[in-house]
This record gives sequence, structure tokens and C-alpha cells, in this order.
Amino acid sequence: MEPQGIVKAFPKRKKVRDDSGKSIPPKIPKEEGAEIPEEWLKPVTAYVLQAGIGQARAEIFHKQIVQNGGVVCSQLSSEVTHVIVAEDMDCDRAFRLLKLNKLPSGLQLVKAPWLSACIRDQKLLSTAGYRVFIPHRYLEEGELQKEQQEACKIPGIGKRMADKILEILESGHLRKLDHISESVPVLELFSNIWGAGVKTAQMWYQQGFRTLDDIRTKATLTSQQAVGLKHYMDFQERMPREEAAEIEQTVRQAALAVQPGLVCVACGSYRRGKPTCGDVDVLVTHPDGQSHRGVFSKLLDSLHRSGFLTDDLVSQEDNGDQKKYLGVCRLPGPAQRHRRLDIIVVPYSEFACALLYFTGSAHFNRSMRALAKTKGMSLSEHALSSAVVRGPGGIKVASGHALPTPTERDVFIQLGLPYREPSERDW
Ligand code: DCP
Ligand code: MG
Ligand code: MN
Repeated sequence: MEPQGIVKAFPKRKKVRDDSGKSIPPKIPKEEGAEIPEEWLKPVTAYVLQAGIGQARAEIFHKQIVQNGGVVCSQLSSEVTHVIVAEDMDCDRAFRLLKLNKLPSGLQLVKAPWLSACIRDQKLLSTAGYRVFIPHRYLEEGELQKEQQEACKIPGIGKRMADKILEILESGHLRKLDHISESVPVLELFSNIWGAGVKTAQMWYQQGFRTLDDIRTKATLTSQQAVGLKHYMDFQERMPREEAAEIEQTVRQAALAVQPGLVCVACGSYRRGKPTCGDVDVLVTHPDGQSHRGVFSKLLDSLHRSGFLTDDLVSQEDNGDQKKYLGVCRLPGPAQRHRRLDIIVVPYSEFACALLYFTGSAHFNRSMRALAKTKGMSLSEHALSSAVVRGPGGIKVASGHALPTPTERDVFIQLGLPYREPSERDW
């Protein structure tokens, strides 16, 4: 077919040199009708795929291409070197619109911003980063050989990574990431359901769920997630510490009715003095070292019977001599919200380390454990111990033994640290 270009109608202009010998582009006279074409687009025979670009913009492109020495074709033909496509054009759609099965040799699909950038800079820019990424199924054998695969030669880069590198080099973009930004708020919504982690949230997203109502009506939920969903709104909100104090008091009263002399302490953010608490973490122990036994299930029964505990999440009875309950409670009275409540019952010998652990913060605990390690000790919610000694091959040659820590202060002393009040452990 005939190129539509009118470049040949304009006289060629020689480049002129300035004193330095550098070539400078000839000035374009301002007089009307005396436009002199530049030739830097000469290697380009373009076909502008109008879809997504629009007629008006396509016409401007035509004019600019021709003015700068290029040729515009009104149809795709074997002469075309560059198909200019809309910025958001994807390969499948382009091939459909162009009625192509394979990419003909020598043809590039280039996004419109490439042309705009060329015109802005008045020179032929590389199309790298502007090309539509062409998957292998659209490439002719020969083209495929050419592409495969410089990136593969880099040590440690396999075929899958090489493909991604290639796609980014070609198109300036990795399509696989397109869905990520739109999935983020949904994944966050889902993973805020108690008992649902990132993996579950991703699975639900892949199953096409986008709202909590989708989850409620279509997803398969564990019993914990069902509780989490039921109280979704309440659990998003932190409670004022006054309410945490009332919850602690409710647990204490029930505990003392079960077994006189029990000690109940609200730990976590409450003990660190925070104005609001995500949940209440109540530690229960008995100073006689014996009477904490049997308290766990009796206390929970009592709190269930009174209607204070509304849902159970985890009841873990087998962490050594410590027992842990995670559940949901609600104070009596109108307009009370459901709150998360954790209860641990521990032997008095482990009280200080359990108190230290359960008071946190989690970050503080990690730092303390790391420090203990550097001093040849190991800190857990049970005890501060001299570390296990391992011989060659990691074989245990001496087991750690618990150091005496009647109070939190003793843990700090053993670690050679100045004492920190709970309110100073908030990092
Ligand atoms: N903890 C920990 N490591 C974790 C989780 C918890 O060491 N991964 C310890 C430190 C926490 C304490 O248990 O302070 C209680 O856990 P919470 O999740 O209840 O955390 P906080 O009470 O500190 O904060 P929030 O107000 O959010 O409940
Ligand atoms: Mg807490
Ligand atoms: Mn907690």
C-alpha cells in the first residue's frame, strides 16, 4: 500500500555546524506555511492503532510523524516498522485488533508515550521500556531465538526470572504485578479477620471474593475465622484501658470464687500503661505453688456459665505447666462490645518469666531473648536458663538449667541490665 507521508514534498535541509564543529539542528522558520521537516523520524514507518488513542490524538501523531521525516501508513503492511498503540494496550488485544497471530519480523508494538517523548526531545529515542511485551506464543521462531536469552546467562537467573527481566526491559512493566495494587486493600480486609492470615486472604482473593459479605456467604471458614468475622467490627477497635480494668476485675472475681488466694494480673499493653488495649491479657497464678492446678478449666467454666465468655478461639492446655486460653468476652450491660480476652494460668515458679513475657511488648521480648543468647542464656515465658551447650555437629552436651528468678527484677539482674518499668518496655 501507499505510504500517506508527504515528507517527499518538502525540500531536504542540511544540518549546519556551529563554530565548535558540533552539528546543530536547523532552525524552523516561524513564518506560516514554511514548516521545514526534520528527518530524525526517517527510519520510522508507523501505523497508529487508534483504539484507546482516539481520532484527534491519532491525527496529531500523524502530523508529527510526517513533519519529522517519518512515514504513516493507514493500514498495517509489511513496510510498517512501528505500530503505535495506546499506553494501556496489552498484547492480546493488540494482536486481536491487528488481526495478527504472530509478530512479523522487524515490527515493534510501541506505546504512544514513546512517540510523545521522541517529539518532546526531537530525536529518535530507544523504544526500550515502551514496547508492548510480546509473550513467546506470539513470536516467530527466529524472533524467539533472538530473545532467548541474554538474561539466562546471568549466574543465578533461571528461565522464569529471565522472562520477567525480559518483560520489564521490553515494556518497562511486569504485568504479573498489575493485580497486586488492587488486591492489597482486599487482602488487608480479609487478613484482619481473626484467624485468617495472608495465605488465607490470598486464597479467598483468588476464589474471587472481594467483600466481607462474599466471605460470609461463600467462603469456607474455620470456627476461629467464623468468630473473627462475627465480631469483625468490634475487634478492629481498641478498648479504653478503663474497660480493660473492668474485664480484669471480672476475671479476678470469678478466679477467687474458684480458688482463694489466686493472683490475677492484666499484662500486655494494659500493664505497659497504654491508654487503649487491643485485648486483655490476664495472668493467673497461686503463690503457694500448688493451687493453680485445676483452676484453668474451672475458671473458664465459671466465666462461660455467667455469659461473660461468648466465644472460644484457642484453649491450649499443653504448654508445659502453663495453660493458655484465647477467647471473646463481653461485659454486662447495654451497648457493650465484644472484646478479645487471653488468660494464662502458670505455676508460681514461672511467675516472673511469664509476667515478663506476657507484659511484652513483643519487640521488647525479642530484644531480651536475643540479649540472653549473647550472654549464654536463654529466656522464655517459662524461665531464664543457662543455655544448652552443644558440641560438634550440634549434639547436646549439657542441658540448660533454670536460674532463680523470683521477680522480674531478678531476670534483669541475671542479664546484667538495669530494671525497666513496664511502661518503659513499649518498644
Ligand atoms: N507476645 C510476644 N510475641 C508475640 C505475641 C505476643 O512476645 N508474637 C507477648 C508480648 C505481648 C503479650 O504477649 O505484649 C501480649 O500479646 P498481645 O498480642 O495481647 O499484645 P499487647 O497486649 O502488647 O498489645 P495489644 O494492646 O494490641 O493487645
Ligand atoms: Mg494485649
Ligand atoms: Mn493478647
